[in-house]
Amino acid sequence: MKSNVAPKIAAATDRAELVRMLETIDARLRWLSSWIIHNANHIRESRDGLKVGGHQASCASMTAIMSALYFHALRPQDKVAVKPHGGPVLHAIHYLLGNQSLEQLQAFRAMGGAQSYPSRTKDRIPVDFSTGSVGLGVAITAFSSLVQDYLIAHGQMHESDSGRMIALMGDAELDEGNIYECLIEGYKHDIRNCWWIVDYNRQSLDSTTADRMFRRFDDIFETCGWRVLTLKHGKLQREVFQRPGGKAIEQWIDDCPNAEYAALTYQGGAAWRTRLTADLSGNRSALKLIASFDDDQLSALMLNLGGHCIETLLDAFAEADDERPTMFIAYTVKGYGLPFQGHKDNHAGLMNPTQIAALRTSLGINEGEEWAPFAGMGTNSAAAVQAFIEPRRPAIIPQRPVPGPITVPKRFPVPDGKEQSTQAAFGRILLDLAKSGDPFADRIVTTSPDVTVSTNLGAFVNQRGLFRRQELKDIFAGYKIPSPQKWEGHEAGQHIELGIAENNLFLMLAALGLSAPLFGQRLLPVGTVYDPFISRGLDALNYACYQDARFLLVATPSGLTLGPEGGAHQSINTPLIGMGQPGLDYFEPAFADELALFMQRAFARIDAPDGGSTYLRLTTRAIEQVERTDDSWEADALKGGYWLRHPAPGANAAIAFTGALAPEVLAAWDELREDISGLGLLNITSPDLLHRDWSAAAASRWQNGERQPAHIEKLLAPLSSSAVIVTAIDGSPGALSWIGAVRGHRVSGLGLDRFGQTGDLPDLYSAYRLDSDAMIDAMAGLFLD
Ligand SMILES: Cc1ncc(C[n+]2csc(CCOP(=O)(O)OP(=O)(O)O)c2C)c(N)n1
Ligand SMILES: [Mg+2]
Repeated sequence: MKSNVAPKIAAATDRAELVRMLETIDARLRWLSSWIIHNANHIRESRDGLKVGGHQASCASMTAIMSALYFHALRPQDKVAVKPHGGPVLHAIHYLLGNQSLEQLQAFRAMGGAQSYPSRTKDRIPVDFSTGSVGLGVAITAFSSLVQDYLIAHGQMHESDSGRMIALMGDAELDEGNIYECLIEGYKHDIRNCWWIVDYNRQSLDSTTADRMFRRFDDIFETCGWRVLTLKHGKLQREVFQRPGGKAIEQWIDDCPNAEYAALTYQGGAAWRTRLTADLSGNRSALKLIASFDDDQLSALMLNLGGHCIETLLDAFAEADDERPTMFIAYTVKGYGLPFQGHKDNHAGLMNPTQIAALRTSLGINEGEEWAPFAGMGTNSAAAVQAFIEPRRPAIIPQRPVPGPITVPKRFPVPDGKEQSTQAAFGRILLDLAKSGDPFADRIVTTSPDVTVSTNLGAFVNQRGLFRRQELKDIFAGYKIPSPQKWEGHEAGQHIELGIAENNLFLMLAALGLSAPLFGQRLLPVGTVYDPFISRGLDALNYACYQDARFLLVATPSGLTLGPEGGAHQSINTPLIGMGQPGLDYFEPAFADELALFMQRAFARIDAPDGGSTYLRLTTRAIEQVERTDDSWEADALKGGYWLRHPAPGANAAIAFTGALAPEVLAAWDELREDISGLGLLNITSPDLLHRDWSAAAASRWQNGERQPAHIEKLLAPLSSSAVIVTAIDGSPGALSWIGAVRGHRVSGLGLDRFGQTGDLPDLYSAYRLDSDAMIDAMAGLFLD
């Protein structure tokens, strides 16, 4: 027996030492995160009088969680999304490791400094997932775990290298609908290796949160296959509950509404005593137990919630050490340990200089030593903490593999056909790529929110299969029921079918589009969606672009041109979305050969070091293709526009158009050219690139001292200075009408600023003034005016 005792004592000592270290780090993170924010708001000179901000209470809420996670549970292969307002804690962690500079911390929220919210692209410390828009940073971890499984299933990653995708989240994020859309999708795909750790401080931005949700989150997550671990009470509380009268205190805590608990937390020990004594007045042992603590001890007891107790956190993390998706509900106090702890208005609360000085003093840190990472600990303790954190470095600052480049074929096949729609051509091009046997096609992964078939991805899916970790039989095929669509899922499949939740599509694309930086394997993601429903996932799209996820978005059908499919589905403002979204190049081809060109460019850009994502706005309208005599149009088309009919030098008119209106535009051009000699016809393939290039050219004069003409300036150069231009697009006219400002030409902009009618194309184009008559009228109007 005796021989067993020594290892047990050693283990207990090790554990006690571990807890002590993590507690020390917890306190230090609380200090540093507070100080980073304090410095930005109270010490750094303000030049504009604007509030700088930062969230000391949100940080203090989760320093224990982050201490236990980063310095104990985290492994190099794990990836973390940190709650936006917990950003300073992450910076403080890297600062302790010597991986974040003092200058960056001092420039928190200043230009070039540590970012307000963790940013993959802007921060200098490694950030796995950007956060900021609450809810999205949480959900992307679920989609990333799916991407990890995809890579493993495709032999691009070893199972043994798989990590956990971890979200450190605020409890108010549980109100975001995208969480539940993702939960459902995650369940369907049987995701694993995902941890969501909720900083359950029961406070949001405005106030304390609704009590009615107590236990509801557990139900919801458990229903979706998650293990839920609730860390309500810390070790001290649990011990006290065992003492005579303790059960009554436990019951009292469980019954206490969120707002009451928070208000008492703010008021402190004396208030706790008054309230508990009154409420438990009939229970002598409880009263005796309460009386055994002084005010400070009583406050410490009541605040000893699971999320602030290192031991409780360690146990919970250990319990979830398998691949089952797990939600930890870690009860915390917002602003824990700070003077405004529990106050309902503390979200953006900042300590004043007196308060922060008191916190500094309580930690033994001298004035002037605020930034010293281990100040106030004493030499031996500081050395011990440093020795403790050093071996944790590889888990916190992992080496992420950098993938080699992918060779994208120089030209993509152009489908045959005198009449074609860009949507059908898209399906054909993807199919041809799938059949080509080119290894590049093995990197393509398609995804769609229940519109795979109707956006012409079907042929690709038939060729390459649905991705499922568990085999999915095509029952209809089994019964030999004829169907053009094979719907069989297996590990090698290259299409991820999503339910009808467009927001999930963009989060899926975000996760797939980060496969290279996260997992060292580049995927070429293609997502399809109906163009109007881009708006459903707009914030997630922006989120994906913000963190430089790389993908191809194909949106179809678009505009009025979807005709009888209904006014509700007409997309009007998507060209402006395409133009306004940084990180996303918007093209709207009119012809199949243009599309092939832009698809090639899009895939190449996914893998290019300074690349980005692409949005193709397509249509179901089959139109007559143009005859090409050579490929001289291509270079200009790739820059955003080319002359389909060159204007004569000094021409005094042109028509400029985008996309599916080509037949109407060509008819109008044919009719007008008899009266307007040298009339030009400009095909604007990307209003986005054209406009951005024009803005950049203007800025470059002042930034680089050099003014290179923009592509649109060169295109319009042959026109006379008094020329007029009719522009036409199946969308907001503002996407094109700006070209009048380039050289001072008068413009009549045709497009959509109303919507909602159903009809066939002749009726619709006539009603919305997009037919050739309208174009001729517009030209006449310009000449008459
Ligand atoms: C989509 C979105 N809506 C609103 C905000 C503004 N906002 C920032 S934090 C926050 C509440 C955060 O509460 P919680 O998630 O509980 O975090 P805590 O600070 O309490 O830890 C809100 C509404 C945001 N960042 N993103
Ligand atoms: Mg909260």
